[in-house]
Amino acid sequence: MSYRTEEIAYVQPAQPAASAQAVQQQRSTAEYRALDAAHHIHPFSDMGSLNRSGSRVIVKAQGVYLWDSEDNKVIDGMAGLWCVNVGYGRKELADAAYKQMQELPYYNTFFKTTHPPVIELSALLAELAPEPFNHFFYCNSGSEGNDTVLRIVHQYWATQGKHSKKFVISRKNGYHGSTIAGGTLGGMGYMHEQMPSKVENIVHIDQPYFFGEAQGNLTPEEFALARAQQLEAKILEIGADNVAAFIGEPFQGAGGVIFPASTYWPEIQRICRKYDILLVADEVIGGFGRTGEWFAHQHFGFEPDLITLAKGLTSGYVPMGAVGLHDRVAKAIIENGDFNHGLTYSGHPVAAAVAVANLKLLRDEKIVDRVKNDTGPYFQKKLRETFANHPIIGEISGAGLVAGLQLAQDPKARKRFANGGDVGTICRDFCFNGNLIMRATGDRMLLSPPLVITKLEIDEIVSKAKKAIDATAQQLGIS
Ligand code: PXG
Repeated sequence: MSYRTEEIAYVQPAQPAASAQAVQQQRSTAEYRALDAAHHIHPFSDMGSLNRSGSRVIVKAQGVYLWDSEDNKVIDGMAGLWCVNVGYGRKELADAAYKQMQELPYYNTFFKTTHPPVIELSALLAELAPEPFNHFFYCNSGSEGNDTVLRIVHQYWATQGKHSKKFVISRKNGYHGSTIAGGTLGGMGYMHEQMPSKVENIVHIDQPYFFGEAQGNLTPEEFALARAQQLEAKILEIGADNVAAFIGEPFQGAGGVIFPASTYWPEIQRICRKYDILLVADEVIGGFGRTGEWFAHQHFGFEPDLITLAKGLTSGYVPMGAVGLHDRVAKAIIENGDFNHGLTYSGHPVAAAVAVANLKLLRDEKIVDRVKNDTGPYFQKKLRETFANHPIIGEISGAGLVAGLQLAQDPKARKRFANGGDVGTICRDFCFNGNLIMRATGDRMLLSPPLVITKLEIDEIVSKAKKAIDATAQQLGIS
């Protein structure tokens, strides 16, 4: 997640290509950059350094492509920030927002009122989500979703009369957002360092990161099992009567697209059940088709009690987050009086209308099916074939349309670069230079393109990634 500014330094593009897609710009690139530097604080950025180098100004997008203010066409290997699942420029979503803004741009759902978009969205989510998920609470982001999860978890145990169940167990290098609760739940040390205070009663166990952290001759399955069993050890240390929930991303996204072996989630689920602990799947990245299933927990074969949703819920066209409640949790919340939590924009009608239009596209155009049966397998195979025996690729993780490529000094010996973050940065700069957006998390290169991507566009991403990774190896003197 760490955005050191040198990672995002703008790379001076080659000659701008003439493009029919050119948009009428209000200002020159230099003016945009000057105003941005003068008035805009970016997230997760070293602003002094960024202002000196200048941001890339993105002005337009269509399908899987972005255009910058110099008219460079860039292929977006990250679907924005893991969110633009239906791709850019879908008129259906714009029309849904326009129509809803005219009919009812806003009304709240606090005081015995509701409205058609939030009703339609809830019914549609209940249809698309696995069977026990029939109730949804709305917010504006994944971070608020995880704040909401904490509120629901504590309310749930209060309704059960188990008031001592207060601890939530999470994982190092997990990402759950950037509010105080989201940041505390996440296991990013550099975020914890800058927090004025943290949410109480949150503790972390190690992540199931085989390539980086497995010792000795453990197989990936043995290692994943051992990492899952840390949960049991932590529960016993704290006392099961004091533990409320475990939260994890089915696969870690921002942490590097870390896919645990098949032994991990069943063991986590077994432990949660054994000690009567709620299991929360943070589906903010994994939800809405990324792995080829509607939700990533279905890919890994487990059944959570709560799911956090955002990003692909609206394909990022407007902000919206949600929490899905398993029937047994929903029942407890519904039957036990007030639940004192809500946001002005909980269930915002425009966001809900856009979400409905978005989910219908994912379903009716069989976009999720295609990820599962066609483009996803193609993408995974193409990456594995292209980088088989590559001198600096240690592993490729992923399923569907998400992948992590581990950069390594000695792939066969699982030896990472001593300065892995710098190597990731070099590689990312080569990608930018080649007009491919690829995210670097330390020494892992990440891809998560829009789910509407075609095989030809996958070929383009993979060949551009290959060029960038070859150039990185060459710069390091490895061949
Ligand atoms: N949970 C998960 C699993 C996420 O990936 C959040 C919660 C928080 O969502 P909001 O909407 O509050 O940002 C996220 C967000 C990156 C990156 O660089 C990833 C996220 C956000 C920003 C950057 O990989 N994930």
